[in-house]
Amino acid sequence: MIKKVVIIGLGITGLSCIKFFINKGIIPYIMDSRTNPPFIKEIPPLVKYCIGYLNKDWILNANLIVISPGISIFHPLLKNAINKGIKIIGDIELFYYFSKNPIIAITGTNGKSTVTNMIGKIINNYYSAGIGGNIGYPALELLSNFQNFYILELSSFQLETIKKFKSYISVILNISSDHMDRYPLGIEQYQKIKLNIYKNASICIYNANNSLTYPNNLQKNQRAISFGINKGKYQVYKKQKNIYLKVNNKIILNFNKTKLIGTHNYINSLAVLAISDILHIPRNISLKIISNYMLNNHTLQIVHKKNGVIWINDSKSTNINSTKAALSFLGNNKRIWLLLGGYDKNCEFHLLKKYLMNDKIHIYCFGLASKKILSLYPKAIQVQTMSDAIKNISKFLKYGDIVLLSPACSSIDQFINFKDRGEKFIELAKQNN
Ligand code: UMA
Ligand code: ADP
Repeated sequence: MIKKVVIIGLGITGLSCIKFFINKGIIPYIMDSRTNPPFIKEIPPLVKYCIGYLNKDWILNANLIVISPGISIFHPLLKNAINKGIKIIGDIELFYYFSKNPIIAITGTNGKSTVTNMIGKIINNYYSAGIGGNIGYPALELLSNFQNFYILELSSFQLETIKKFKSYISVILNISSDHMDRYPLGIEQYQKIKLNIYKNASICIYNANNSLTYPNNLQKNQRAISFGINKGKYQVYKKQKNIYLKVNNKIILNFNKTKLIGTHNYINSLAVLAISDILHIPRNISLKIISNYMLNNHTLQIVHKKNGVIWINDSKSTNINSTKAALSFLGNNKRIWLLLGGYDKNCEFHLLKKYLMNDKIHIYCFGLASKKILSLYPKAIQVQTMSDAIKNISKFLKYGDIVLLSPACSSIDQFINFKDRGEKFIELAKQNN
């Protein structure tokens, strides 16, 4: 019998955990190191809470600790608890214990939300699916509605705390450097945590072009399916001016005739089709949804066009690889005013060199990362805020130019989140007439 459950984190995950335990008749304890965590006013009356620091006594006397994704499993206080034999899990493991239907788990450095939404649309056209996790809807909230499938977008933070978690299908879309502030041992540490998603999965879907995603220790009862450019069962295949989707060497779709944009999204759609095929969803349904798919907000979105200048909001680009994807998509013929910066999570901006050394790209850097960006790219203009950058740029804009917010950094130094940053960009763009 669990006597003392301690929840760490009073964000949306922590709140969903409180509700979950109360529904099970257990009154949890909750703590958050922030002095003013978001849901302090929503703590039910009987729940004891501790705000402003992590309560060592509660942690070391717990029977079960449930940590939110914002708290690292490598936190020193938690190490002490692990050494004492106290069980520490996250909401995703808890979700698994109580979910009755198959789970489709999706991770990757980039493309998680796009793939989660795309497959969600397809499955909901044929069966029913609940969508949650890192996408912004806590997984435990899904348990209140019956669904044929659960689709979970999972971050590395959430994958730190899974143990017995078992999915029907697990996907790793890609792995590149991100969150290096949380993983001091480097990309191998981050990769190892991402690979947790394959443990116990019946089917593992991986990126044939990215060896970091390979499921290397498959058990006899597991199978693997691959996708990639010119490689894998599901392929993006370029022939002259056309780009096709091939399955088992047979062309089944011409991407040029779809609404999808960017090679990276063609690749994302391969993983989507692989999942859909496993679930025996008729191809006429899946290919129609893939062909008509419009990208999520704040992802390579044209938000304003005026006097021949195109304003693109890619605020969801929070790492180097997503900014690379944006720049590859736009090509090197247009003059681009690139807004770069924010909180860089210890990332390596030099990896953007190949893309940024082009004379047609004008870099404006802002926020905490601006100094680091300027030191690597002396041609960059350093300003305090995104708004200052736009004020500056506005004077120079000419017909045919693109203004691109694809910051390669997280937003938390100057904005509430990526949505807030994207919305401010749209507001400022629209002031340019
Ligand atoms: N925090 C503290 N002290 C605490 C607890 C949290 O300082 O005691 C800080 C964290 O470091 C973090 C912030 O508070 O900066 C929020 O953390 P949280 O765990 O309370 O977050 P939630 O509100 O529960 O939201 C989390 C995910 N947040 C994070 O992983 C930081 C959300 O992903 C996710 O949508 C939600 O659970 C539901 O599953 C957001 C995110 O930024 C969108 N994810 C990262 C990303 O996509 O790059 C991984
Ligand atoms: P996530 O949920 O993993 O953050 P999104 O689908 O929301 O992924 O996209 C986030 C950013 O990554 C956007 O800038 C988008 O254009 C870019 N992106 C999407 N898929 C890929 C991919 N396969 N490779 C590189 N960048 C990608």
